[in-house]
Amino acid sequence: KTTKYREQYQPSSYLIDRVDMLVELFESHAEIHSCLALRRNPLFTGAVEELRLDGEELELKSIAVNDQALPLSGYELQDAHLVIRQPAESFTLKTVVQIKPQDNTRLEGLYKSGSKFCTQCEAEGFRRITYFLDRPDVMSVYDVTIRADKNAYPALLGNGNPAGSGELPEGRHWARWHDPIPKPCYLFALVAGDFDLLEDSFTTMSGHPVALKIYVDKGKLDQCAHAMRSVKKAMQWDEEVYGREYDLDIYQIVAVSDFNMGAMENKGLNIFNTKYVLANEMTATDADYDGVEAVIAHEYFHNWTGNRVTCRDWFQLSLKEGLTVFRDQQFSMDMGSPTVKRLDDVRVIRTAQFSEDSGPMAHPIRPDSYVEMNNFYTVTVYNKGAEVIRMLHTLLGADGFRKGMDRYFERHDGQAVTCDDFVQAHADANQRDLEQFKRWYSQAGTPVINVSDHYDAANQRYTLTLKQHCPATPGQKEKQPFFIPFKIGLLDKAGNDLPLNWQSKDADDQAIYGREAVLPLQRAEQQFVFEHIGEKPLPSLLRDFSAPVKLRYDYSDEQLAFLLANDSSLFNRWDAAQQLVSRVMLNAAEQFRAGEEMRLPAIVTEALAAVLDNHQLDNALRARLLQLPDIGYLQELVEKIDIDALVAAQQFIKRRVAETLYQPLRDCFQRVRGATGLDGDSAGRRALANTCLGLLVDSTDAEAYQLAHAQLHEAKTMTDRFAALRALAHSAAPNRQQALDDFTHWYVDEALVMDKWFTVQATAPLASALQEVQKLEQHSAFDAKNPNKVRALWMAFSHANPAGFHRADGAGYQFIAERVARLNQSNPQLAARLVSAFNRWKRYDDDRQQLMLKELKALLTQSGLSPDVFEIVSKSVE
Ligand code: HT7
Ligand code: ZN
Repeated sequence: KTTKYREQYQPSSYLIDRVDMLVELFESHAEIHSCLALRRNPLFTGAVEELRLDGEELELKSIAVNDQALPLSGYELQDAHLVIRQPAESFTLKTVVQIKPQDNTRLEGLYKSGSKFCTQCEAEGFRRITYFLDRPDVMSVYDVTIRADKNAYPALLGNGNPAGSGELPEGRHWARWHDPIPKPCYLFALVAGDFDLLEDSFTTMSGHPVALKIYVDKGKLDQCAHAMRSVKKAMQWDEEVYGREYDLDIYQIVAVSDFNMGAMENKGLNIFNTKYVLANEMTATDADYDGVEAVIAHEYFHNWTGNRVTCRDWFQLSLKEGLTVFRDQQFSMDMGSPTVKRLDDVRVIRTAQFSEDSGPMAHPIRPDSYVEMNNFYTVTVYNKGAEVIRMLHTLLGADGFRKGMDRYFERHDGQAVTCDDFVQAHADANQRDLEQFKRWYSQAGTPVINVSDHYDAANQRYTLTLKQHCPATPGQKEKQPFFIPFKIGLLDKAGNDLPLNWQSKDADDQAIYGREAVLPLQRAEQQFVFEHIGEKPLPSLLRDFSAPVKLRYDYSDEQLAFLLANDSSLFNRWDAAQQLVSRVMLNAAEQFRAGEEMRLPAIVTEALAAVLDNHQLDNALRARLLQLPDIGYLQELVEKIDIDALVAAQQFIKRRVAETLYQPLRDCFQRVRGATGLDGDSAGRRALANTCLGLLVDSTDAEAYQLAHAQLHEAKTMTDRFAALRALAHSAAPNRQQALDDFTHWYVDEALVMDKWFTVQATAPLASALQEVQKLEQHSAFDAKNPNKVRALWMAFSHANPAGFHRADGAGYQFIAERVARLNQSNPQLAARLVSAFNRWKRYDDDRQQLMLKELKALLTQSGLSPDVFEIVSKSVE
């Protein structure tokens, strides 16, 4: 594969208006008959000597043009293409191909998950099913017939609406599906299998009834209710907030166990990883419940943002993904605690996204080039993409944003468009100039904002000076200033927000009066002057994380503790707690490096004790305020990572906090533990109780081990049971192994629960972690062909166990590199994700750098290296 460039986009020479397919499924193979109605694309201006259709691993059985068999001279079969010579202006092309879904371990195209057939076509998987113009700007109306053995595959599902079914000889049957809405082929799906089915219905705001169906493995019907509730909530929310209605008679979700990602928004037939469908109290934690609701909503929202209006080319992926993540985040904020949801989303940006943005794979949310598109389904395109949409929402306000969305749908329904088209719709609907804002789409890297302030008591004037700069990223040395909405408040001595009186010198900025302001930072350096400020204020900066930037302002520990106790922005209270504790941890790491005694200042334990005592705050938020930053978070705050010092400091601070606050933690735990409901308040109580329990166990006190052990056995929810298991499994408790054994005994037949059991061991901060992972590979529930298991064990170890992966002897690196080499053969997409654990090798000490580089270089010399792994490794060693 070669590098593709965004600038080289050309419209397709042909369009395909209609697709008629017959898919015959057999135990040994599948046969795909396709009939394509092709015509020249009026937008394509060049000469057309030939038509190149994409196709991979297809065995061509027959080919006909306008119902005439095509002679050998009329076409050419290449490695990944079928070339039709001298094509007419318009014609029908019929092909029959044979494929082997049973041997498809890549899980792209048509494959088998257990006894079921299913598909995954995004980004470029449709070409593994039939010859086609596999690009998102070719949109077609599909009619699809599926035939298979009736006993083994009673359910035959396709996109769109059902259009007939019937019996066939030899125990086979058929079903036909018609999808009236033109779609790109990446949204094609089919499923055949024997499922349990949960049915319901939803009536849209215009009174149209929609049949809702969720298909799951036999015996799992008692784990579907939450998914169904989530679908209905999402449908209603999209009507209320965006005025968007569902457009088919039926909406189907199928859950499969073998899936490379979370879920896929195929038109009218979403295919999901079981992880994001199945949930009941005894199999799923509160976090899992939230994950199901968010992913169900995400895929549903794609029906408008992605399916009806799709991407012109894959460089525009954030057009649908950034926007849809923003929409699912808004939805989740509306369904639960908005602050808790926001800070959970911000943590992802500050750890995974900031890390990507400062590493070898840094790319703008709209990348300029790629080798393998699957490598660009990233936290940058998705989550930073959502932050960019959020900034637009902040700048335009909720009403302005809705106007922009309405304009976008009016203008582009049924089209394949670009990120520029999206921003332009918002600019036009609001009569705003958003040219500078578009730099968020083209420039990679995380801007740093340095803030300084000055209070002029004589004139009661307060001045904030903001300076922005963005570090160089691969291929982008110089950056232009971004348009940054910078939300602030100013606190008086009592902790209240002062009234703001700010008038920008720029004519087109509006004056701001109120207690919170969004400062429009547009230049490299800009001053904002506030008049009539009667006392020196304490600034509360970047409220709600109003832009994906790194903030530098020299707060004292006391000021952070004051913000934590008083800020009217609950988000910024959390942020202050994180800053305070991170700073103390980094200081402890420095002390460790210098061979000094590590210290925990009393101000931290006092601040945390006040949180425990603050019954005004809701429990879920109190839990988050008490959660100490993890290594992934700390790593992003330092230039060079001394992993030994960070691990030592984190363990020391946790233990010391737990020892100092043992009694109040224990009291709080006893007070709030044991909630059993599925409502938000009960979940908040569980979050707080389990945060306390985790800290109690960190104290290494024998009584705490007992409390955890009792909870493990008596728990009435998976949230409580798993929290107890995690606390014990990450400790040196004498009953640790017993706890792990009991847990497997209870859940050995629940695949998703076993994934948790693998992960909790793979992420244990213990010297024995690697040996445990090696042992777990031999467990009968582990399967290297199943992505959930790979994520649960290998990915968890390499990405979420810094102490284990970065063992000084390099054994962690060697272990993972060997697994990458194996996966490279069977599932390159997953292998590329695994190998990205090495991406930040330059940030570690010299010895570790050499050890990691050795593994990366060895991988590069491996024969049969996939483009997926090659792209990640080669960019990393550059
Ligand atoms: N749009 C989908 C992205 C996707 C995917 C899903 C499953 C397997 C492989 C995949 N490659 C790309 C999922 C989403 O963002 O909604
Ligand atoms: Zn998506």
